[in-house]
Amino acid sequence: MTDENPPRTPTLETEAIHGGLEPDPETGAVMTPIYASSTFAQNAPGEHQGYEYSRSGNPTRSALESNLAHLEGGEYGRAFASGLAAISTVLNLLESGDHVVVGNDVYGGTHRLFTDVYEDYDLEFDFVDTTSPTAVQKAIRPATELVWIETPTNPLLRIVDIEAMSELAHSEDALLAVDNTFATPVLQRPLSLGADIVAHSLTKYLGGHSDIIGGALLTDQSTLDEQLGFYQNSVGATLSPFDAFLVLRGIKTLPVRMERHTENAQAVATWLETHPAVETVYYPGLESHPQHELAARQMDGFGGMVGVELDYPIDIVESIVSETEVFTLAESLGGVESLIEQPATMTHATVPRAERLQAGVSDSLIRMSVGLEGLSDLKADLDQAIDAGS
Ligand code: P1T
Repeated sequence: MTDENPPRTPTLETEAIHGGLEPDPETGAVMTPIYASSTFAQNAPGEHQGYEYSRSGNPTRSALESNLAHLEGGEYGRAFASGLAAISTVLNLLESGDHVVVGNDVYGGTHRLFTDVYEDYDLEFDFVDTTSPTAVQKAIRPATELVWIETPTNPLLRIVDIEAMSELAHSEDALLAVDNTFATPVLQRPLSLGADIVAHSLTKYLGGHSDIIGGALLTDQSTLDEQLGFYQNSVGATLSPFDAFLVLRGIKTLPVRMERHTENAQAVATWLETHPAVETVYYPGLESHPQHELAARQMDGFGGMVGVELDYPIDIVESIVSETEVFTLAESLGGVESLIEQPATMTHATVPRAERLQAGVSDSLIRMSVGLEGLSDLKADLDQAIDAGS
């Protein structure tokens, strides 16, 4: 190899299918088999072939962890029984008295985990508008050990500047963790922008088919990975080999799915902006979005999530979301099917109302996960639901 021919980095499409994966060494099976075994035979005490007990490590889970690490451009991956189990594992790194700066517009379950579980362990959380580096800078203090952000945020689809957050966190020797669930590694790779840890709910786009609950953590720092691995094994909320298989299978089509999710969401958002019943549309791909330019710079596409405020009172909004037929009224996101929900009563119901309103999440906000159905069916469905419900 000469200087003119530096090693090529494979494309993300290729990494999704092959990254970190080999055909099964025993049989040549092209698809990673489901190693449904809780334990592994040892030749002599402590002498084994890399696996001893499936909570500590399982070949199907390892294949997924390695594939995910490749996609995020990290060295190390850990898969968990849910997104929240993964997030909880990051908090296991902290000690009582530590302080955490968190976005004020994060998944309701993340907010609940931090305030209703970890505050009891004497961790302190400040929920701030992470789209404002000044607000984050003001909140950071010597006891701050972690800055936790989502971008795009759930549910308002705000965009947070990952590089700016990394500089701020590192100025106080705090870790920056980025929940990359909404973007996926296809649209955004936070480790390359200075994040220490990337978190995922695998339940969403990575699984992609609404058939598993799972989570993951990725990093390129070996010491950090060892610590996360210690808590993964000690606490034990690990992903089953069956679910790891389904996520591996889902990831193979992730780049293709994200392209179509983005195309459909952009078209739905653009059309909604012109609809007479609509007050505001939240979608980072719209020029009207306050962080549109940052999104265009930081991301390779704007994703499949759309938020909307309608010009109707709350009871009418509730009947509209109950009238859709192609969009299913349900929590979650990122599957092939379109979902619609009302964060105030569903995904963010556990966030105290005053706090939720202060963060900008109104009672009447509607959130959509735009799926892969035909665009004309999606638009017609929203149109008929607005008519029928109002
Ligand atoms: O549901 P679970 O796999 O535990 O993942 C939690 C989670 C973490 N991070 C983000 C950004 C999320 O959106 C979620 C889960 N969110 C939903 C169920 C939802 O409908 O928003």
